[in-house]
Amino acid sequence: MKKNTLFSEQLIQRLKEAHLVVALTGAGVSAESGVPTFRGADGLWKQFRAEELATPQAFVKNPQLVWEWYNYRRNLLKKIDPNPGHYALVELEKALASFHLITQNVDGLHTRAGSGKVVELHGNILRNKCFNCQKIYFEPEYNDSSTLPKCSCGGLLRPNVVWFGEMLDQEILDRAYRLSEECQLFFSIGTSSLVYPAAELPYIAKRNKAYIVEINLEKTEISGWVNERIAGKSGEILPQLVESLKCIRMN
Ligand code: BJW
Ligand code: ZN
Repeated sequence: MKKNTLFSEQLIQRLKEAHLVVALTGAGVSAESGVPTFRGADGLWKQFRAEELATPQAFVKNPQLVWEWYNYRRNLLKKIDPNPGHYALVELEKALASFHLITQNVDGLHTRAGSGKVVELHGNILRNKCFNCQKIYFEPEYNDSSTLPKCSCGGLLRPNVVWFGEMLDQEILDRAYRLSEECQLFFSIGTSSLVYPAAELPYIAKRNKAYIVEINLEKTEISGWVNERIAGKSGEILPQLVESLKCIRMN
């Protein structure tokens, strides 16, 4: 089998030896499925204003508008499927002794692809949460109507995602911190590394001596200091990484 020169010897060595491998994903991983990213030329924040749609204040001011935007995005998700990048991450989970996926994505595509242990930092767009009592509703179709959906307590339901200015679920965040602290190999894939606290994770991993690999179409906040930067589409690079891993196993 031909040796893949896209990945360094050190990366291959770490893949062989790491007891714990962690991948942090962002919107770029879903871009090849047709889910718009947030930033950049075609990003959602070019077309829509984050402060009018993705903050608790925006929801209080105009819940109808916020719901219209989320229903539009939910409907988009019905028409699309996971891409080769998502499936390659499932293969990595199967092939490595301990592989954990942390995602900022709310689209649920990793789980749909078959990833088993997904840490969803920013929630899931297909679920709802009461704005008043915080009760979670798991039915994705629950609110697909023109009237605003309500909880049994009378409070308005909202999508169960983390908006700007909101705290992330502490248990989920602690889990992400712990995984980042303990891994020997950390992948940052398809994220601009701008949004905190998710953006802290590669720094935490680096401080604890993990080997940091970035896979992204463009340079980001962390590109200057990562151990290895692989420029390109995650849907093309990740399947090659899986192939390289098969190669290691055969040799
Ligand atoms: C490809 C590709 C391909 C394309 N292959 N690559 C410290 C300093 C300053 C500010 C803060 C700070 N700490 C906290 C804050 C405030 C704020 C924040 O971080 N702001 C920054 C913008 C500066 N953070 C928060 O408010 C967080 N809460 C919090 O910290 O609570 C404590 C607190 C409370 C009160 C006050 C202060 C602190 C919550 C953040 C929640 C983020 N929510 C969103 C929306 C989710 C719901 C929804 O979807 O509607 O999450 S915002 C949006 O950004 C979404 C994403 O998960 C997140 C990250 O975006 P991501 O994934 O990186 O996407 P992009 O578009 O930015 O990048 C895509 C990348 O892919 C690009 O690099 C492309 O090149 C690449 N790409 N195609 C490979 N095919
Ligand atoms: Zn309620």
